Amino acid sequence: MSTLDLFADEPPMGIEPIGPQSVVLRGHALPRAAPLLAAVDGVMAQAPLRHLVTPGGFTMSVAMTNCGTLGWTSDRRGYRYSAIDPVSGQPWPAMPAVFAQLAGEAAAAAGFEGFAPDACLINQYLPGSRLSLHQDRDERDLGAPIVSVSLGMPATFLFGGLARADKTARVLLQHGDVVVWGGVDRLRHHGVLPLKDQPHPLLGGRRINLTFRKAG
Ligand code: MD3
Ligand code: FE
Repeated sequence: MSTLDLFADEPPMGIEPIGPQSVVLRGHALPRAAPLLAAVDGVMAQAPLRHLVTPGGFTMSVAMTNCGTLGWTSDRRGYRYSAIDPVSGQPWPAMPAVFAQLAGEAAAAAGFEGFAPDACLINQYLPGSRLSLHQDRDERDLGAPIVSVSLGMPATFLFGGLARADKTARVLLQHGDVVVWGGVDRLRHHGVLPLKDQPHPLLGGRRINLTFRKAG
């Protein structure tokens, strides 16, 4: 028997399962961090970060913007995807090629071939910013996975279950980590604990998260 056979049922190196159909690709974005951050700056110059208001009237501590043909937005009337940035009245900036490339490769590495996101939500966290436990269910095709890329300061991600009250697991997400969620994990509750101030060499006191979705 070959030593290779001992690992026949193990996931490939650097692929860390966090659910039946969810994986962390540790450091997967590191080689492309500089072009990704340059592209983030380009998007933010066209579509500035803003603090959205929830239908319940709360202002989110995370600042957001989008690129791609659809962008996620929220106001007192509800959550929705829109082709138009309500701040500029213009279409969202196009999805940078380096974004789409990375998202497609990461999804394929996790077993989701042919992922072609039409929306990228860009979240900016400062020390104290948090995202309370929620589900992502505003997307039309819940069969498509979600890919997220973490840049800058580390964050503790909370991964719950299908019911809001289900126990949550904690996953530390660091600069360069890429996570793919799909299949049976797609509707699991999740959130982010308040960020600690642990300045990052490239981004200082910020965390940027790119979340790629097939929304339309
Ligand atoms: C897990 N963002 O924007 S990564 C969000 O780090 C969001 O900014 C977090 O949750 C962040 O909605 C978490 C993205 C994520 C997105 C969808 C998921 C994780 C998910 C759907 C199911 C399970
Ligand atoms: Fe989410």
